[in-house]
Amino acid sequence: MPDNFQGFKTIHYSKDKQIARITLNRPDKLNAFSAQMHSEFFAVLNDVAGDGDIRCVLLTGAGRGFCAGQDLGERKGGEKMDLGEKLENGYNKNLRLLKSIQAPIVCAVNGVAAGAGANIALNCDIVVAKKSAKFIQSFSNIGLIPDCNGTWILPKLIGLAKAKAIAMLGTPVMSEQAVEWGMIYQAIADEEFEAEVNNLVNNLVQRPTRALSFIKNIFEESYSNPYGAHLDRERDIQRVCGLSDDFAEGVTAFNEKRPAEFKGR
Ligand code: T3D
Repeated sequence: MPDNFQGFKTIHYSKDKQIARITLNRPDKLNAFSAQMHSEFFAVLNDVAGDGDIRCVLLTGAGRGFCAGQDLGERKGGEKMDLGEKLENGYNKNLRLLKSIQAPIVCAVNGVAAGAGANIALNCDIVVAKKSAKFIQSFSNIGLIPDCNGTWILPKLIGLAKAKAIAMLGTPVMSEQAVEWGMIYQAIADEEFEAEVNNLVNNLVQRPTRALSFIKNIFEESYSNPYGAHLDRERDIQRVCGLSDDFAEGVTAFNEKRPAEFKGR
């Protein structure tokens, strides 16, 4: 844990060999987001976003759950409140920061991911989950709509019919089903989860980080770019990639029949 994060109670954070590991750490509450967790998460994301050395980020949860969304213990039953303000200064602030991180972000869903917890996971670049894990759009169980961009991302990932149904019904989606539907990348046997997640991040951290950050951004842009404008964007970005150290090294390594040693530049 970097020195200035030693006192953090709700998030565990470490940086090693250019990998940032962030663990949501309130296991007795299935890592539900409290106000303290929001501010500690923000500080950690801010550190990652400002650290040009980081080439891969891993987000996961401590204990048997990934994240059960908003800590409902902090919301008094029987009271109405301005949740727009809570979103703006909590989840949305954190997600904007998460999205600004240029390194690839792996979310390792180690257990149940409910409400905001499910959608924070889906905002990451590569989402893998234990076979025993499930995703629940539990918002409508308490009279809310999916937030954390769930209403933006879910129809794109799994189509409108399934997105509407799981949001309206709060139906749990097991991770293998989530893979079949295109919601996440991979479901991994529980006993192999930790090793497979480590293999994944150790692979990603050695890949050409700059190109990977272009990949994540341009895929998202594709949702709003017109066809021709998108071809122009690919051309412009490929021009930058073609002038990079990693491209020069990649082609040299291919021709010399050896593994490339990318530096992320
Ligand atoms: O308010 C705003 O800021 C607006 C934004 C909202 C975003 C949202 O995320 S809204 C959705 C909030 N989340 C939920 O509605 C999920 C609530 N939790 C559940 O439905 C279930 O706990 C799960 C399906 C996730 C897991 O069920 P299970 O049976 O595996 O575990 P459990 O026994 O229910 O929970 C274990 C403990 O975690 C338990 O505490 P206890 O009794 O042992 O002391 C439970 O109360 C606690 N817990 C689980 N989820 C939350 C929670 N505590 C506070 N807040 C939670 N969201």
